[in-house]
Amino acid sequence: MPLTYPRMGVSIEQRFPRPSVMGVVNVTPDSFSDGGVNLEPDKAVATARRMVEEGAAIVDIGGESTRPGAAGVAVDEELHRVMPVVEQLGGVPVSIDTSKAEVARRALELGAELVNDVTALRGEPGLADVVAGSGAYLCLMHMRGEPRTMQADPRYDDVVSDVTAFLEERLAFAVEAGIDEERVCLDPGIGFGKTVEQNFELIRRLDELVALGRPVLIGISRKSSLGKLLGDPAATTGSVAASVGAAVAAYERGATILRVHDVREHVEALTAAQAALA
Ligand code: HH2
Repeated sequence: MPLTYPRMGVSIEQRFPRPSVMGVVNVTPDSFSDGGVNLEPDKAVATARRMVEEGAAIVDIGGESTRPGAAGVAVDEELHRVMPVVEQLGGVPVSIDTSKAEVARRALELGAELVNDVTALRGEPGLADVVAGSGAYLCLMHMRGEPRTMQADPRYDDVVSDVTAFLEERLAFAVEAGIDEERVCLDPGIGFGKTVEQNFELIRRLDELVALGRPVLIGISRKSSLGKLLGDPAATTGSVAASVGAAVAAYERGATILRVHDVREHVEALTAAQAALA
């Protein structure tokens, strides 16, 4: 089937003005904060629709957990989880959180407009072609190692320069593969092979990543660094209040898209922050 898209021509920054909220819908049994909650397609669809009503600019549908220690999911299982949800989300702006070319291709055919690839086009060689051929938006994220092992002793010369150099190289790769640079956003990958201190340093020095000239997406919502910061060294999640605080700080440092689980709280906080900072 030929890929047809109604959305050619609009840059990602025009489509998602600062700040825009991306709502997270994990159709998985094991995601770190909402695992199992949206495994039923009807529940996932209702959650996604509610998020848009609450002000999300887009919802990110994922069928594979990438939490620390998670194992991969076979393509058939991932399709089985996410396709019934994407199918029912006509009229809702959808991002597909996948590293698999086939999952992306099918979701784009059903109208998804963004591919969120946590491997930054290092997973399946076919994914770059699918994105290039479709004109979809793309998020390139930094991850050190793979989810199974990424939190084992993460070390960098300088985390911010290393992540920025990596994303600059992946952006060049994407452009070389025929993807329009104007359709790409970059993400330092909070929690993907980083210590608590490294995660906060990435946000503190976000201007260095913003200087690459592409919109920056930040996903820190409910992540364990927030729980650890607040005194629980064994935390696997963080609170909503801490998530909102970190998202507002990231916005102030230049983030464009905030990927969050609690849409209403973030939309309210970011609206107030925008009014105060504008
Ligand atoms: N974080 C997660 C998953 N996908 N994509 C981007 N671009 N940025 C992120 O920070 C990011 C992401 C992990 O969070 P979540 O989806 O809630 O959990 P899980 O991977 O366990 O499903």
